[in-house]
Amino acid sequence: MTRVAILGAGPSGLAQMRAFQSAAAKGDDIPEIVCFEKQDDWGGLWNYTWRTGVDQYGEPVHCSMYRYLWSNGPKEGLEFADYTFDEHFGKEFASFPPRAVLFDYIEGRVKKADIRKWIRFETAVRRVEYNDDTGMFTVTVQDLPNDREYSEEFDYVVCATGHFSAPNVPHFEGFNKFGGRVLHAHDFRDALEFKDKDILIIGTSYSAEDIGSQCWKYGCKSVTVSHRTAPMGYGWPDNWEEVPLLTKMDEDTAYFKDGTSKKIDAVIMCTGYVHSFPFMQEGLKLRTANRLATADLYKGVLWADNPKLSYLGMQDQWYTFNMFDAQAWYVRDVILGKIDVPDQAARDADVVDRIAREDAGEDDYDAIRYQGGYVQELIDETDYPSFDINGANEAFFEWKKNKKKDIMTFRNLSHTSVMTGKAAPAHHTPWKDCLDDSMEDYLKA
Ligand code: FAD
Ligand code: NA7
Repeated sequence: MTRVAILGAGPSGLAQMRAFQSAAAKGDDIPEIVCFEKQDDWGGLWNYTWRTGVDQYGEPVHCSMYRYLWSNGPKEGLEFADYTFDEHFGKEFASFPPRAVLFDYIEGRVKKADIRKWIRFETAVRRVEYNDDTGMFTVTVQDLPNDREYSEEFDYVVCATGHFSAPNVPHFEGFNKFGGRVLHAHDFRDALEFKDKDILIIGTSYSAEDIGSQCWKYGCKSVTVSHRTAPMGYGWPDNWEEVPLLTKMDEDTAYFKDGTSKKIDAVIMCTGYVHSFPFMQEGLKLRTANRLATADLYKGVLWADNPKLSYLGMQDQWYTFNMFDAQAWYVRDVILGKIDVPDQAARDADVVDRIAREDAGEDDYDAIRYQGGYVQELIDETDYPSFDINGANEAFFEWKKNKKKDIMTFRNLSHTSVMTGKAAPAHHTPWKDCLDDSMEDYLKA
């Protein structure tokens, strides 16, 4: 029997399992599926842990999420087309739910699909190798609680181990002397740690914006954000400033490129993540920048040199859960032989073309259209329920405009589901005053 290994049970790996289960439910013969997940539960980054550094087995902690995290984009942009919020919660609610609500939603679909039996939890992938003679992959894993390593053979491998977990950590002169805490966003857990503190954030993307906003909301004294390329340029609160790149630090002061300086209690590096696949054999290892058109993946998913290997969710993300679905349904149909894969030259040309088309875009609006178009392209090739991508793009455009208007209130505003056509109600409390991030509090009327 054909065997498929799925590496990771985050939203992407779960999408792959749901894709196979939905084919089986329609009467297709599906391969044997084995998913290896190093954590003790599913949900990927959405599976919160207080731990940082290494876990109880000495494995790098995967979680990059933190307490009080609310969705940074509207839930209407990430909704599953085959399992709506309405279906899961049975009620309408506001557009930017906290992590626990989204975890529950992710879990609801896969509980219904009954795919947990395919997952070997607390099992870390150690090595993936391809054998040209047999045409099979050998996947070597570590059963963590029993400290037992073993290998199995697979016809296909789907790598869904995420790419926002291994931090990119630059060094700045004087960090060794600085008396306060220096940490990367990956290890940030609770904004209350920085209450009454003057914090310095390095970086200007989502982590910088959101971690700074969390610290502001939970009472830090000031936020200073240092940029390498350009400031974010939102209308920040009075105790928030944007400054050029950090040049050096001493015991308690940060010095910036424009000659200014500021006393600082803690530095949070929001400097992004690296794609890291230490278990992949050379020749199968994806090396790419965090961008919409990844290197070396035909259709953004199949490893161009060997399309029996695929990578899900490796793009920078406007679209998330429904894009992972579009990819998973596509990969499923390749594995089931319903979609033909062209020869290597055509696969390589596809990669080049995608990169050129992304590079031709001029701004974030083009980037959203580009990724929306990509999702559309994939779902057109499978039976994943089609949905109004233009409508979803519009929701992202509206969200961007709301952020521009007021970065501290965009989460109070509502969007309309392109799956159900229903508009979300306003939340009962403005985001900045809502300190309880539990599911119960968010869903209460
Ligand atoms: P992940 O969620 O990273 O899951 C990968 C899984 O693979 C994990 O369970 C991990 O344990 C497992 N794994 C890794 N290595 C191994 C190994 N060697 N062996 C076995 N298992 C392994 N998206 C949104 O839509 N909305 C948001 O508001 C949002 N906020 C975010 C906030 C933060 C701080 C971050 C970092 C990301 C955020 N995202 C958000 C984007 C996020 O990437 C996706 O929502 C989603 O979690 C990606 O799913 P994934 O399955 O591809 O990867
Ligand atoms: P991103 O989006 O990859 O952004 C990384 C940021 O870090 C970006 O602003 C970079 O600046 C900056 N960066 C990277 N290296 C450096 C150095 N050496 N010096 C200064 N600044 C640097 O990562 P995020 O963590 O914000 O977001 C990742 C996901 O997490 C995202 O999907 C969210 O949903 C949550 P640049 O513009 O390149 O100069």
